[in-house]
This record gives sequence, structure tokens and C-alpha cells, in this order.
Amino acid sequence: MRFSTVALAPLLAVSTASSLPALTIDTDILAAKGFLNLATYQITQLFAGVKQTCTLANTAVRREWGTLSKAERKSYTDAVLCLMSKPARTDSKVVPGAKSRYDDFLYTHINQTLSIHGTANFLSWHRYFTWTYEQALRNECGYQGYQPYWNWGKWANDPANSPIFDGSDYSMSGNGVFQAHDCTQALPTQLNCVPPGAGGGCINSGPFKNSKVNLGPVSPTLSGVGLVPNNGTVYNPRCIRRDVSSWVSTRYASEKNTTDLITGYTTIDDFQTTMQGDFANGEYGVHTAGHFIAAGDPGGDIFTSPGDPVFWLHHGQIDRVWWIWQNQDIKNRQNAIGGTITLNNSPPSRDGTLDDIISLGVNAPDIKIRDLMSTTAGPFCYVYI
Ligand SMILES: *[C@@H]1O[C@H](CO)[C@@H](O)[C@H](O)[C@H]1NC(C)=O
Ligand SMILES: *[C@@H]1O[C@H](CO)[C@@H](O)[C@H](O)[C@H]1NC(C)=O
Ligand SMILES: *[C@@H]1O[C@H](CO)[C@@H](O)[C@H](O)[C@H]1NC(C)=O
Ligand SMILES: [Cu+2]
Repeated sequence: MRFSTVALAPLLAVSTASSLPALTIDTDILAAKGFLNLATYQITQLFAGVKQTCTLANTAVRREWGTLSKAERKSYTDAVLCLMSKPARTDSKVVPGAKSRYDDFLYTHINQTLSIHGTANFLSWHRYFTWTYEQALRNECGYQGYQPYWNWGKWANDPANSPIFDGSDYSMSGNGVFQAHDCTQALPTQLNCVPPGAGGGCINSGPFKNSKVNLGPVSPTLSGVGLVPNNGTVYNPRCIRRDVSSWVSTRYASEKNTTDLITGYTTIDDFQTTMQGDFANGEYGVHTAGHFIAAGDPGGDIFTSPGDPVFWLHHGQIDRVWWIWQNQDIKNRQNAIGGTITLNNSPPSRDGTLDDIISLGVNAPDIKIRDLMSTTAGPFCYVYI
């Protein structure tokens, strides 16, 4: 197929006539380049006699939320609601608030927060976590598709009206209703303020309008959300609250932020630190930014954030950006690991290694980080477009 300016004209017209969606050609080209590198790499492995069960011919493909049909989106949110309705595997004597299979995942994240963020295992832990959740949707709730992702840059101009947050039956539910609130203190340095937006209260539209978050809060950032005597284990059912923020998305999660991240950093330490945020300098990084585009409770709470189901679309994109970055230079980046085993090395700890074990508790078998570095090896067989 040949592309001419004439063929592209409607596309360009759409992008100027409306603020939605923004073009994401630059990251898409990097993704395509990574995909070709991966294909070349697999052929080289084949000739070297390395056994490969996952090939680009049989791999699953994860796609952007906005490119899914309405029926595909509905089948995804139906499966999420199903997981929320299945009984928990977590021991209710240890975690009385874990009522559902969904809560098994939420509690696992709460329990390990201080050793899976700002650490060597941040990317691999969340890759395995997201994949295990995708498998639960497929194997326990009959979902036929794969984990969708949320390409932040595509919807950065107006996230509240994006297919993710527009509140339709085919969205991930909408903004919270307006509830007056103060700044959201997104960064631990308290040097910043996400200005209050049009939401702040409970979501009241879309598939999750009646869903409850059962655990937490543990470290709330939405003003007025009080701490209950609670270490994340007690039953504290409440609505999902959001304050969708274009202030955050336009500043810190643009298409340019994402391409700069992928092309500007060659070491894993620089890449993952920039992705997570340089808090002392008021830089969110796309990871923190994505969490604070929806913000609220539980979304703005580093422990409890998976309680908002949009978490998994956000971490799909985090994983995709890592995948794109790895595939720009597979030889040097596939197994690159850096950082320690405590959040921003506090308290000081040893370096993480590829032989460290990742545990997702009741959700999945333990596994070494080494087996989580490629999305087309180990337990995995998926790519992104
Ligand atoms: C919480 O984490 C600790 C340490 O990582 C682990 O030993 C414990 O089994 C976890 N608790 C649950 C209920 O998963
Ligand atoms: C949380 O608090 C409960 C009740 O105080 C306690 O039994 C439990 O061990 C605590 N769990 C953790 C992970 O600290
Ligand atoms: C994201 O882009 C904005 C606007 O160009 C810039 O101010 C900010 O420093 C960028 N952040 C990162 C982490 O690149
Ligand atoms: Cu996390």
C-alpha cells in the first residue's frame, strides 16, 4: 500500500479540526522499528538453534483502548466486573478486606508497594502483575482479548472526553462528579499542586459506576480523604473517586514526553528514573503523570492505585514504552537492570539482580526477574502495536 498526501489528508484534517486524538506518529514509528528489530532478532535466534515457542507469527497483540471496537471494550470491562465478583483467594483472617479476586491483585500491590516502586524490579514486577491480571480475565472470566493500553499522548489534550474517560458504556467510566477539593499533592516532595479540576467526587457513569474499592486508602493524595485506622487490610468499601486532569496530561504525559523518554536515555537507570519522575525537580515522569491524570481515590494513592481499573491500561502503556525502549537495542537492553530493592533506595539496600524472585502471592507462581525481561519468552507471548 502506498501512502500519498491525498490519502493522509483526512487524517490530518481530523487532527486539526478537533483536539482529539493527537497524532502519535513518533512513538508509533519507534514501536514499529522495535517490532522489526524483534523480528530480525528472532530470525537470528532461529538460525542459532535457540528454541522459540513464541514467535511473531503466534504472538498476542495488545492494542490501544481507542482502537478497540465497542464490543471489544465492553467484553473487557465485563471481564473486569466479573473478576470483582469472584471470591478472593487471599486468607480473610490476614486480609479481612480482600473480598474478591480483584482485591487479591489490589492487596498484593498494597503489601509490596515499598519494594516495587523506585526499585530494580519496578518494570519487571509490573509487567508480570499486568500479565497475570490479563490471564485471570481470560482464564477465570472468559475474556477473549488481550490487555489494552492507554496511550497517554493520544488523549493528552482532553482526557475527560477521550474514549477512556468519556463515561460511556464503552469507556473505563468517566470523571468523578464535582466535589470541591484543594490541590492534589501528587509528588512526595509536596512542592507541587495539581490544581483541582471538574471532578473530585464519585464516578457516576460507565461500567464501574457501582463498583467499590474495598481496601485502603493507605497514602491518599486527594485532599479531604482521611486515613482510616487501616494498614490496607481492613474492609473499607467506597466508591471510586476521580478528578481527571488535563493540567497533568498536557504538561507531563504528552506524545513528546514519551518520545523524548524513549530516545533520550540509553541506560536503564536513566530511563526508569525519568519514567517514574524526578520529584525533587518537580518532574512527574510519564508514570506518575498517568496516575495523576485520573488521580482521586484510590488512583492517586501509590499503594492502592490498582483499585481504579484504569490502572491496568496505564501500566499496559508503561510496559509498552519499556518494550519499545528495549527493542531499539535488544542486545544491550533486553536484560538491562539497575537500581536497588527499596523505594528510591530508602532505606539503603543492595542492588537488584536478574536472579531476584518476583512474588505475586496468591495470584501467580514465583518467578525470577530474568524470565520477565522479554515479552516473547518465559511465560509471555505478546507484543504491542
Ligand atoms: C505480604 O508481603 C510479605 C513480604 O513480601 C509476604 O511474606 C506476605 O506473604 C504477604 N502477605 C500476603 C497476604 O500476601
Ligand atoms: C494490619 O493490621 C492488622 C490489625 O491491626 C494486623 O493484624 C495485620 O498483621 C497488619 N498487617 C500488616 C501487613 O501490617
Ligand atoms: C514533559 O514535557 C514538558 C513540556 O515540554 C516539559 O516541561 C517537561 O520537562 C517534560 N518532562 C519530561 C520528564 O521530559
Ligand atoms: Cu505500582
